[in-house]
Amino acid sequence: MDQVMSQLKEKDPEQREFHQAVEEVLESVKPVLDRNMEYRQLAVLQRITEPERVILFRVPWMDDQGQVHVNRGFRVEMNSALGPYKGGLRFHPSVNLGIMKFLAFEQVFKNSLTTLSMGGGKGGSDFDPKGKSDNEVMRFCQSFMAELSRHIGPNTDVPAGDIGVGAREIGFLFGMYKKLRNEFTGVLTGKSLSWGGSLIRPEATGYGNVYFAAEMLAEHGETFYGKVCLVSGSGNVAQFTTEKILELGGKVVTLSDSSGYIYDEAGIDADKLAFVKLLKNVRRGRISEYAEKYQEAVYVPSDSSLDHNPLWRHKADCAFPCATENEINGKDGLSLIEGGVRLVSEGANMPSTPEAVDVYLDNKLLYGPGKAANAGGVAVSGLEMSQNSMRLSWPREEVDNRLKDIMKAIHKTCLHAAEDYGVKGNYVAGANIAGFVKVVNAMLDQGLV
Ligand code: NDP
Ligand code: 2IT
Repeated sequence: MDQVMSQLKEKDPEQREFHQAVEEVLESVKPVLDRNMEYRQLAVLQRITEPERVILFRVPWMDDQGQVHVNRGFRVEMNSALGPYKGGLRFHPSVNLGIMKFLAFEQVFKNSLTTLSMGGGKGGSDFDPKGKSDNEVMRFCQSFMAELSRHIGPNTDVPAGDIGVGAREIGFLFGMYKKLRNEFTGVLTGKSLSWGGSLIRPEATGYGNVYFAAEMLAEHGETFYGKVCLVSGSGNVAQFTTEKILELGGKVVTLSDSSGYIYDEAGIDADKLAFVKLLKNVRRGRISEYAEKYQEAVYVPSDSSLDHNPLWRHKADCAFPCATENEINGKDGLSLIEGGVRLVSEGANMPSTPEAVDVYLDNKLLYGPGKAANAGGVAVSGLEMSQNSMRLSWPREEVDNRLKDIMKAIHKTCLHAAEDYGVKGNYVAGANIAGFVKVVNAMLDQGLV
């Protein structure tokens, strides 16, 4: 394991997030390797950490003033042992190959846990949709798809949304794919309802996150009723995490974006959440406007000179990081403990640094790692693929019930794997082990390819 890690670091020293994601999985699966000594000769770790294919391309586009810009496009096709590559597209200025590889690597194990047949991939661009007109976003998406369309397909690789890619972008991407290939297929998920999208897909990541947390609470005879919750982010995952917490009787007191966070001690009720959805999804505004509209709330701007994020210092029972990677560091982890938090369920991918995870485990928190807790999004993407293949659409209740069942199954799988490998109650080890074992067995079945 040490050898594999040092080789990865030597080969691509700048890919820090990728190293972090790999290191966590390798640490967890040590007991699996101990039970299967032949894995060393079969170079299982080297194979699972090397993408099957990386596509990197130029994306030229023209802004509304006629100025040409060039961005970089990526698709990392990490592992197809369990099915077609599946995973989102992220449009954010921070996107680089290391971040794409970390997300694609996480996706492989997450998809493995969903019980569905999906390999893992991730893509995106360093394009920043913020402040761009709809026409600029459309031209960018069309240029991006002009290249990506050569590499994807309903049985090859099926992208979806992630940060900066929502219903608007999926529409533009799908339109261009259809024009170039002259076929109407389920090549993307997260489509609008009237042209092939699945009910509950927009809600799925956030709802699934809360279903997973509810399962962790139920293990201890508890429910969401009366629980005070910290949520970060204010995009897709944060909005529907908040919605489901409210529905189950909990109270959400924070939301954030990259500029700052709001604290509303009275709680973000359904009306206030409707305002957030309008603000973020239609007006594409900033979360600071929440505190302008609701005077009882306070707005705290981000301060990069701080070594901690004050959002995590508020008193609460549960925390739901739903913004981005490494948003909770070791110090924030300690703040959570001091504020009374007993449960962390990750809507975002890898939002906790290794130091924060150590704090959770040392303090016996109920900790649902992203690849288990946020797997509901890609799971319903899988259900969208099934519906597209059958050319029919299931009712809302049916998809929601399937999502609930899948989250329950993931929860159980994590617990069983943890117990089986001597780390009872450790969801992060359980998720990594169960995800890993299924992918490795499939890879070995399929030979050296
Ligand atoms: P959105 O683009 O809808 O929202 C992202 C939110 O996070 C925004 O509030 C954004 O603020 C904030 N944010 C993004 N980057 C940063 C940053 N560097 N620092 C601080 N805040 C930031 O994305 P999603 O809600 O879809 O994604 C959120 C997280 O959930 C990501 O980690 C994603 O990978 C993960 N995820 C998403 C799934 C999905 O189905 N969409 C499925 C599983 C996981 P701002 O507007 O200022 O950028
Ligand atoms: O990180 C993720 O799981 C997603 N962004 C969703 C991927 C998908 O294919 O729905």
